[in-house]
Amino acid sequence: MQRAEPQSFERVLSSMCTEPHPAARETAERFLGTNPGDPGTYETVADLEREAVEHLGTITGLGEPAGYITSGGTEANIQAIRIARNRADTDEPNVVAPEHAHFSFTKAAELLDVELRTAPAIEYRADLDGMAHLADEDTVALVGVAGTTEYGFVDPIPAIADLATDVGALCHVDAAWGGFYLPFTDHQWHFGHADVDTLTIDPHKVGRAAVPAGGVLARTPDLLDELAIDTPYLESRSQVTLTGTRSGAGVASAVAAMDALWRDGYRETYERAMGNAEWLADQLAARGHEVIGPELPLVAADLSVPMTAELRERGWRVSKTGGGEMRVVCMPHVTRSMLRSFVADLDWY
Ligand code: 0PR
Repeated sequence: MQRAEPQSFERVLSSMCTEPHPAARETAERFLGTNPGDPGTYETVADLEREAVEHLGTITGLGEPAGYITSGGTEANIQAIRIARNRADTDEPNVVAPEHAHFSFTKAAELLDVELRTAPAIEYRADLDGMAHLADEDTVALVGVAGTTEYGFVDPIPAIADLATDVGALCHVDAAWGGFYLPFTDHQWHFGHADVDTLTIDPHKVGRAAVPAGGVLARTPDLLDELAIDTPYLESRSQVTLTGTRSGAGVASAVAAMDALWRDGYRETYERAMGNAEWLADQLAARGHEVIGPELPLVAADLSVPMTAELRERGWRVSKTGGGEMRVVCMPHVTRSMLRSFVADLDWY
C-alpha cells in the first residue's frame, strides 16, 4: 500500500478543525496508548485531564469547574442534555433551543427520548419571546449558542439563562467553536457572565488540540454526578463519560495546546482571524455580494452554489449554509495570503 498523507490545510476554508499546535501534535503522539477512561491505571493522563478541565474553567469564568474531555462537541451536547433530563422530575421532558442549534442536539433528543423544540431566530440570533413561548413545566434545558456553526453569531446568553431560571430549567451554552475566540470579545457568553449550568467548549477546534478533544463543563460537581454509572471492577467506582475507552492523545494534547497558547497565543490567533474575516467580508462586499457577519471569524456571503463547486475544482474547500450562502471559516490555519489567492480565484470567474 502506498503511504497515505493527510490533506494539507492550504486551501481548507470549510472546516472547524485546524492544524494542531506543534506541542499538541508531539504530546498526542506520546499519549496515543493511554486511556483516561481508566484513571486508576492511567494516572498521568487522568491528572492531565484535571488540568485540562482547570484550563477550560479559567477560559470560561468558572473557579471550580467540573467536567471532562469528550470525543467532541456532539458528545458534550448530548451529555449536557442528559444531565438536564436526569435531574428533572418529568416523564415528558423537552429542550428549547434556537433553530440554528447544531444538529448534535437532534441526536441528543433522539437518543435521550427528549423532545427538541426549536424557536425561529431573529437576525441570526435566538429570539427570547419565541423560546419563552415554547418553554413549559416539562422544559429541562434551554440552549444558547455562542458562535453558531453556520454564521458565527452569538445568542443573548444572559437573557436565555434568566429565562431558564424563570421556567425552572437548566441553561446550556454551546461554545464548541466560539469558546476559544470569545474571551477576546465583548460578548457575554460564559459562567462568569450569567447563570449558565453547563457549557460545551472544544479544544480540537479553535483550541488547536489534536482530534479528538471536546469539552463539557458543569457549574457544580452534582450536575456531573447526574451522569455517574457504577463501574464495579475498575479502581474508580463510577464513570460519567459517554464512551468507555477514550483518547489520551486528545486529553494530553489539549493540555499542551492550552499551556502553549492561553492566553496571549489565543488572543493573537483571535485578532489575526478576525482581521482576516473582516478583510474577506470587505473584499466580497466590494464585489457586490451581500455579506452576513462577521461577528466571530466566520464569513457568509450570497455567492451561488455552482461557483462553490467550481472553486472546489480549483482545490478550495468551502462550504455552504442551509440557506445556500458560501461559508468561510477563518480558522487559525487560514492566512491572509490564502484569502488573497481565494479572492483572486473568485475574480477569475
Ligand atoms: N456545536 C457547534 C456549535 C458546532 O459547530 C459543532 C461542530 C458541534 C457542536 C459538534 O462538534 P463535533 O463535530 O466536535 O462533535 N461543527 C462543525 C460542523 O458540524 C464540525 C466540523 C468540523 C465540520 C470540521 C466540518 C469539519 O471539517 O459543521
